[in-house]
Amino acid sequence: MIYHLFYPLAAQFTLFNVFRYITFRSVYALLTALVISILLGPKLIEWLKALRCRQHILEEVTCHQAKEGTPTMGGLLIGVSFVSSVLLWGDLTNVYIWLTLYVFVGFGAVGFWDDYTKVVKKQNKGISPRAKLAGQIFVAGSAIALLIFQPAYSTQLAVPFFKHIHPDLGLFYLPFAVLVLVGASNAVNLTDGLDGLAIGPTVVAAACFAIFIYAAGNAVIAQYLNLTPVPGVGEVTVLCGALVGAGLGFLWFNAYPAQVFMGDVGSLSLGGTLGFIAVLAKQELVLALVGGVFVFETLSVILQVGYFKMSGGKRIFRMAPLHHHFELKGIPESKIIIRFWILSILMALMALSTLKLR
Ligand code: 57M
Repeated sequence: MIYHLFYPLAAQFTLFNVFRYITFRSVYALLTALVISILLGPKLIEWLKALRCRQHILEEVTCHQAKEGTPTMGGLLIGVSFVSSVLLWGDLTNVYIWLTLYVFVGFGAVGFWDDYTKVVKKQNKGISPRAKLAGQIFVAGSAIALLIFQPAYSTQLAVPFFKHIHPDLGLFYLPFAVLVLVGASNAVNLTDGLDGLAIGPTVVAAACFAIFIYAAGNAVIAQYLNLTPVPGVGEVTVLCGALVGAGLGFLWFNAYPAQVFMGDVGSLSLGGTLGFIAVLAKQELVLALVGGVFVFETLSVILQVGYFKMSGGKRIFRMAPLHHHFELKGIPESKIIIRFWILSILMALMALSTLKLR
């Protein structure tokens, strides 16, 4: 809205030209989302408490018993600050902005449905895994179908480190990209088990993708770096800025010891959105590196469950996902969290290096 209100005035006041720049609007989108979430946070937490949206802690993790009753569904705070900031600073004629907002809200709705069933209706298990997966596939499938019909979008895949390998998946791109979005959404959800553990790496990944997507949307930079150009997608940098700001604002309250958890409404929407941004930036495979922490956490569950079934009840880790293993080894929660953040920064830097190492 700010973009649409002020940029046309550039003809009269040259200063307003500044609203044209994606970089300028990305920084202000970040600051706006951050300020909104820090200002709204205390009220939303009180409201969640009043509505009894509180987390029940399972007995298996004894060290988490002190967290019983912590308000959850704080992902609503991320949603309000993120969406309002994008609407304020984004170019609302850009189709990629609307598609990404659709993915964010769609995955968030699936998570909200699950949280509402668990926390408000007190049905401990929430919605069935099948219903959850069907909702995720529907949102991802519809968004990707709309995306691949955009004339500027290519179904070719970029392979990190190999600049001449670009397999064209054609229509198979649809199931592949759906897998990326649904996988990313569930991976962030599995990681969301310690204070700040999911939001930290999400902020790092969003900042990293801001660089990738700016490059993909800029014809000169894309050609110089040998990236698949996607005209118009650079505007999504503003959305990445808002995501970083909303994430940092949520971390303000979710930092150890957390005053609020994000709930599935937060984790599913954040994961799905990161997956979609990777698809938009044509960095689908690099997502595994940018979100390396989410990948390790998911692999630990796959290995643990697989080995548990094959060996008739033996375990590789003390408990999966991986963060529980370290907790049960006696490592303090805040140390595990900060170490995972450090890892996520390292992995994001490695991912950025693929821009030149090819
Ligand atoms: C949700 N939810 C957290 C909070 C958050 C297949 C299996 C590995 C699935 C997995 C699972 O259910 N994962 C998805 C994880 C929960 O957090 C809530 O859920 C939202 C995210 N969806 O926003 O609302 C708990 O996590 C803690 N927490 C924090 N700070 C935060 O900022 O401390 C969350 C956010 C909260 C709080 O304690 O209650 C969760 O962990 O449940 N299942 C598991 O992770 C279970 N692992 C398991 O069963 N492992 C077995 C299997 C794989 C063979 C094994 O290794 O032997 C563990 N989950 C729990 N207790 N709660 C088991 C122990």
